[in-house]
Amino acid sequence: MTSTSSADADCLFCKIVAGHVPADVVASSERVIAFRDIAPQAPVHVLVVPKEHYGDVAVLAASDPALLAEVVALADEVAGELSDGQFRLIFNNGPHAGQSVFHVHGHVISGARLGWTPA
Ligand code: IU
Repeated sequence: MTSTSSADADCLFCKIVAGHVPADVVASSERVIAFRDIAPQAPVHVLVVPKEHYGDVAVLAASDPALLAEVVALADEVAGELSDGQFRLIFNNGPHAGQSVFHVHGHVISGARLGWTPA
């Protein structure tokens, strides 16, 4: 697990949540926001992000599992609104798994028949 904290002034996704960095927001709830990835890998590629800062999905699951469930619920909502409701939800957890932004985010991948495997 990586860092945990309630806020991080240097975190890109905290800045997006605060409105200090622009993003193409497609949905939000009280505690979760969803915006389009700037480098989409599928017809629908949206990041679902808790507004509170958690370093990765393991930290989030241990700290606030209800919030993780809200992340999944917003992913489902986004896929239903932007696609056919079917989606892959990816959490890269740690640098070797491809995580580059250390504020937990789920990649909602949808809008196409998806291949397997990812690596
Ligand atoms: P990763 O799982 O941590 O690698 O995902 C980070 C994602 O954030 C990645 O897909 C980037 O394209 C995306 N992203 C973004 O949407 N906006 C940004 O300003 C930056 C990265 I930097």
